[in-house]
Amino acid sequence: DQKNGKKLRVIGVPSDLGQGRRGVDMGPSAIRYAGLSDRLKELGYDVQDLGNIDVPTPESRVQGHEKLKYLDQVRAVCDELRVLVRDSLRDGFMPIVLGGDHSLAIGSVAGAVEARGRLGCIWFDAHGDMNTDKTTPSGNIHGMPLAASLGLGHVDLVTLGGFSPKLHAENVVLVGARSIDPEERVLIRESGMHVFTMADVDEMGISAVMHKAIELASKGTQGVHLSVDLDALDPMYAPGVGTAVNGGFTYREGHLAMEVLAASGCVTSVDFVEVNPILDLQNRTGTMAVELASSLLGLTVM
Ligand code: 6HN
Ligand code: MN
Ligand code: MN
Ligand code: MN
Repeated sequence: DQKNGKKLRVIGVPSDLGQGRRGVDMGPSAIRYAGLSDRLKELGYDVQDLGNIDVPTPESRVQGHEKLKYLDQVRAVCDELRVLVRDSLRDGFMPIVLGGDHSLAIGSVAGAVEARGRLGCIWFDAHGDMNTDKTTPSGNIHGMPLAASLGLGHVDLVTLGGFSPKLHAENVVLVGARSIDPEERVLIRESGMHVFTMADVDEMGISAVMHKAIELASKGTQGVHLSVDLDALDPMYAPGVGTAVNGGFTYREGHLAMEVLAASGCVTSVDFVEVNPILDLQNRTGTMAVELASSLLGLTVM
């Protein structure tokens, strides 16, 4: 089903406030430079690029809380993104959010849920992103967005948009996990969300994993928010990420995952995050994001 017709809106979030390594703020430029808009136009879409949200540079601010670095700034950026995602959906556009560190997903999920009602969420990531200010080993908010969306963690992150939780654990599916912190693991288990680790992908195959993920995320929901952390892919295919972990998706597994999603037509909004061109090799990771986006959106216009 073509939930948003052929209109796409690109929103850049050049944020590196949510993690420790500079450079991910240039991610949106790297993805645009790799030809995102042209590729999507070739697929027959009407593409509007809203440009970038204004994000303060970390050097110009105080880090604030040890366990929640740049909390006030991250919250402000997420709130601006929430409104843009919400209004894009209300205006009939499918939002494509470019990051930037993964903390931004607190805003995109909030806005998507506001616009559409109950949503499922498929989260591609090497990590769980299920830490809170109590469990975080780093104080980096990019390790917390899934927890915040499920109503766990600091009140300033959880209450964005004035409602909580944004997501229901039974409709949340993490795919590609292979680096989970010990206390984060407890939160994941207690939450009841679904997890397909890389071991599950190896055992079941990515096609079966995706069909199951879509079924879980779609049950009783008005659509699915897809959040793609490029570190879900193996560093061989996506070396330009701040927290690379070996043993990720191959090129074809990444694409097949997008193709199965495309065929299902379930995705109503999407993030591509954690692209760091400073750590990249000739924009391989920005290019990967563009290619994944075209696989995700390619079939829906046929
Ligand atoms: N990401 N679990 C680690 C932490 O600091 O909380 C790493 C998080 C990585 C988050 O890649 O979006
Ligand atoms: Mn990650
Ligand atoms: Mn992530
Ligand atoms: Mn990361």
